[in-house]
Amino acid sequence: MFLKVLVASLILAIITPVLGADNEAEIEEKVLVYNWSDYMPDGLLDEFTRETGIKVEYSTYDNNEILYARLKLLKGRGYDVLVPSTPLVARMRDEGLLQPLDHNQLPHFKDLDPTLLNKPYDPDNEYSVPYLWGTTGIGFDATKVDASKITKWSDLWSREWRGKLLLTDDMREIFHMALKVNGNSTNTTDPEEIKQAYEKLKKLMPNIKLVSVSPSDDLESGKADIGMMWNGEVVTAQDKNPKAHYQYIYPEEGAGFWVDSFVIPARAPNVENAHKFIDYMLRPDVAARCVKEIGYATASLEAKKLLDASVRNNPIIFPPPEVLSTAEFKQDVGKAQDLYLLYWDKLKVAE
Ligand code: SPD
Repeated sequence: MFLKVLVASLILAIITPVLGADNEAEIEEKVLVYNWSDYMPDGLLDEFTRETGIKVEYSTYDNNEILYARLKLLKGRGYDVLVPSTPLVARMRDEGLLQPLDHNQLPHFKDLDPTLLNKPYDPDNEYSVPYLWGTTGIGFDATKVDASKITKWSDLWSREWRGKLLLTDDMREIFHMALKVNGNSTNTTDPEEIKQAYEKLKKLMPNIKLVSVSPSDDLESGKADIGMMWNGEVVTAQDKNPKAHYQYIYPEEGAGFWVDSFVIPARAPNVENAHKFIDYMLRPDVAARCVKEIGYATASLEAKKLLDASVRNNPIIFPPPEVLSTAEFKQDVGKAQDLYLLYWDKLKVAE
């Protein structure tokens, strides 16, 4: 009897670590997602985990420069899914920081609007899939700001806004305003035009009250009544406070247009789970929920069909055709990026 017990406990001792490892593997099924802040509906990640058994380790960043610096430092390791804006996709790919997507694992890719696919920054969407897209324009509280005075980017340079203006913490969009006022492309790589944009922005400095990572909060709290904002920030502020009179306009010189896309880093540890996560986010019901709760546009035509007319026809979320027809989407500016960064640093230290 004693011998039987001994043998049984020996067998148990041998197989327990194996069973343990298996269990652990199940529990350890995960996906590491690094996304913009305030860019995921509440509770959605838990729902993904409940459905798939994959735990989401989630962290956030406030701008593309932080994301790029981090991925560069980690040499394409450390995360499974990232959400860069389009200009960054080409740069990350060219520097070997991304891996091609397996479209067979993304059945909902077929639902995406062809006009937002196959762009020069990523032919055939080999490396990226649109998550949300949007615009950058002027948001304001119409109870404090006379709407008739705000039609153009150049209006922000008026003395009236001295010490009152909010800018979103987004270098390319900040340069966009000045480039457009000067009549240049948002994607210029011409050093002279970039310098002129810097000079123009220097003149805007006295008007700036804050550079914000959460304009909707700052608008709502009254910290700033007017500023350069992504469209979804104004939609979010309106949703939180429907009685307020927040407005958003597409400046005459041209709003900023951008797409934020899912990508998988070159050395992602959980590639299959990354695809599962991306496809889940593209699922029509999930993508529609993202629009409703975050206030930006989805590229999924199937998701758009699920939206109430009030959301689908909201011109702040989905720009009207006449605005869209003039859209100049942001692209990578290659080596000129360093020049933008140099001038951006100078502006920050008020040089
Ligand atoms: N709250 C995060 C919103 C992310 C918007 N990305 C816009 C990038 C435009 N350059």
